[in-house]
Amino acid sequence: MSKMEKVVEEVIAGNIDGVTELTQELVDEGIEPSQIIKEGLVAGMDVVGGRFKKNEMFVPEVLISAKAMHGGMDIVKPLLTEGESSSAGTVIMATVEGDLHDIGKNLVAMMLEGAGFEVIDLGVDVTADEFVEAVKEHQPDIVGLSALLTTTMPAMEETIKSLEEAGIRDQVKVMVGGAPVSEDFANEIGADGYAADGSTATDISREFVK
Ligand code: B1M
Repeated sequence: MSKMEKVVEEVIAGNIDGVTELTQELVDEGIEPSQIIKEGLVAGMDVVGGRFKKNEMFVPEVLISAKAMHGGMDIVKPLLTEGESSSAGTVIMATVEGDLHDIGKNLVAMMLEGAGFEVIDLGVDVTADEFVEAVKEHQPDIVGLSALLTTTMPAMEETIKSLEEAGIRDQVKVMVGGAPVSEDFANEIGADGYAADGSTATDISREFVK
């Protein structure tokens, strides 16, 4: 097994020490940081995402793998040369107004980071106006809205309307998710995509930035 393949295995196993040691060794051997990210760290999280989707891995294990992946990222990110970006695209992500649930949103954010996206996490209870301001400031490719309460689902529609009113709706793809959210609801409110979990969110986001 090559060192790169070992990085993949250690990310899946959630072994942060193994990931950081191997990542450092690859760096010392002169392997390009972007190659380590793509073929090692992101490749590992891809496997994790697939297994999570098939119920072969569970939330705590995914979080541990994401932490291990971050350990490697911390080493290679500062080494990326200017212009060479690890980013597959930028995603603004938050839980909508009135909603404080963030465990699922954080998990999805980590999966997206694992897939090479830069995630700007605005946190919880984020108003439509705050989303609009953040889109203007950060110019993301994607806006991710999370809601866990049936009572906060309407805030997703309000956020999309506010993006329209601000004249910036066409600049971004809007992805929605959260336990009470469905594909039908996403279509109803004019979202561009619905994801039931982090792995699907990653697949959809990759499609969005193609
Ligand atoms: Co709350 N809560 N909660 N809660 N809570 C639920 C959601 C509830 C279903 C429990 C129940 O009654 N059975 C219920 C909602 C009922 C409804 O609206 N239909 C509920 C309620 C009622 C409430 C309060 C109103 C309770 C009260 O105070 N009376 C209150 C509201 C607070 C508020 O938000 N304003 C409240 C509070 C809380 C806690 C603070 C105690 C805590 C949140 C802690 C935190 O998040 N930091 C909490 C928790 C933990 C839950 C449950 C138990 C677990 C939610 C969770 O984290 N799941 C939940 C019941 C349950 O689901 N069993 C419940 C694990 C997480 C990994 O899954 O969030 O679904 P999930 O995320 C998934 C997908 O949905 C998807 O990917 C994730 C990974 O697979 N996904 C996305 C999520 N966001 C996405 C975004 C995407 C794509 C995919 O793209 C942008």
